[in-house]
Amino acid sequence: MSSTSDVSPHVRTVLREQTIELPSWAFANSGTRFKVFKTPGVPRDPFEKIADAAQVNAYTGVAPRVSLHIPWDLVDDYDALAVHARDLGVAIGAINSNLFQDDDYRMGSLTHPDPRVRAKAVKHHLECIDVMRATGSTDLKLWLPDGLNYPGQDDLRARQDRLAEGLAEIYAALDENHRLILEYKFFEPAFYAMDIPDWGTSLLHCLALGERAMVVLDTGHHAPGTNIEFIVAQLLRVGRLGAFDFNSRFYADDDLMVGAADPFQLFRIMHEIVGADALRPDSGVNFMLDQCHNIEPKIRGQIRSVMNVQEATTKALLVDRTALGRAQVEGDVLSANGVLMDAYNTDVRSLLAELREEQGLAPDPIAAFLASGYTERVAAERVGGTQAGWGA
Ligand code: PSV
Ligand code: MN
Repeated sequence: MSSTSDVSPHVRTVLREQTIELPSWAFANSGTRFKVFKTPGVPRDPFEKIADAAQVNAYTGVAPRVSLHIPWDLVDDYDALAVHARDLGVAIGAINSNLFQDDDYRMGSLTHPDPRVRAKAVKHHLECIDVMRATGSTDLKLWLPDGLNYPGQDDLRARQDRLAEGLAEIYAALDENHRLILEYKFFEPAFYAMDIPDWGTSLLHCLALGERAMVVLDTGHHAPGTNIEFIVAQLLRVGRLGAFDFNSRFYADDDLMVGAADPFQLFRIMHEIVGADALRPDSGVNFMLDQCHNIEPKIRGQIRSVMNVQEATTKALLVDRTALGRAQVEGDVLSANGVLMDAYNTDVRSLLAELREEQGLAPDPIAAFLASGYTERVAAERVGGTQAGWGA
C-alpha cells in the first residue's frame, strides 16, 4: 500500500513547483441558456477578476497566472492591468481570442467562405498579440466555433485550407517568445462537423505551422468514453501538448470543477504527465482551468479545483514506478493495475496540508479563505456598475 509518510524530497519539490492557471471568466457570472444567476460581489471589470484570482493564489500558493479572454477582458491600459496583477502576486497567462460572439462569424471565422470575414478574424488575433506584448503573456490561445450544421453546407476540405492559411498569418505575427496554442472540440456550436473536432486535426495544423504551435486539450471536449490519457500520452510523445483546459463533465461540455465528475480520469491523466516528466516547469505544458461556476461560489470553486488537481498530481507521483515496470514486463496484469490503484486510493490530503504549512500557508485553503471575510467584503464594496458575465 502506498503511504504519504515516506514521500521523497523530489515529490515534495515537484508539488511545490506545480502551477495551475486560472481563467478570468470563472470569476464572472455564468449559467446555461436557461438562466444566468447573479452573485453578490461578482467582479465588474478585469481588475476585479484579477483581484479574485489572486485570492485563489494567496490560499493555494500554486495558481500564479490568470488567462484573459478578449474582448471580455478589454481594458484601456494593459500595462496597468499587468502592474495590478503583479502587485497582487499574479501574472497574466494565456490570451484567449474570441471568434464566437460576433454576427459576422455565423458561417465561421478563419474558415468563413468570405475573405473579408477571414481577414477580420486574423486582425482580431493581431490585437490579441498586442495585448500579449503589453501584459507579458506568451500563449495565444485559439478555439474556433467554426463548423457546419448540415452536410453540404460548405466544402469540408476548402475550410481546412482557409483555416491553414489564416493560422499561418497569425503564427507569422507572433514574437519569438510567443506560442500559438490550438484547442479542439468535437461538437458545439456546430453539430454536424466542427472544423477542428479532434486532437489529430489540431496537431496537423500545429505541425504545419511550426515548433511554437501546440495542442490544447480541454477535458470536456471529447465524446463520452474517449480515453483522454491516451491522447495526452500521444501528444507528449511528439512534444505538442501545449496546455490543458481542465474541467469535468457528466454529459457534454459541462465546464464543472475539474476532478468533480471523474477524479480517477484526472489521476490517469496526471499519471501520463508524471510518466513523461511533464510536470517540470519548463515542460511546455500549461495546466489551465477552463470552468464556469454557475451555482456554486466562484472563488471557493476555483480553490477546490486547484486542490483537486494537486490531489490527482500527488497520487500520480506516488505510483511505484519500479514495481509497475516490473509487473508490466512480467505480464502481471493484476499487480500492475494494483500498483496504480494503491496510489489512487492513498489519501494525500494531509501531505498537501503539511506542504502548505511548510510554505507558510494555511493547511486548509478553503477554511482560511472563508474565515478571511473576503466574500462579504467584496459583496459590500462592489455595488453599482455591471457584473461581468460569460460573454461580457
Ligand atoms: C469552448 O467551449 C471553450 O472551451 C474555449 O476554451 C473557450 O474559450 C471557452 O470554452 C470559453 O468558456
Ligand atoms: Mn476550453
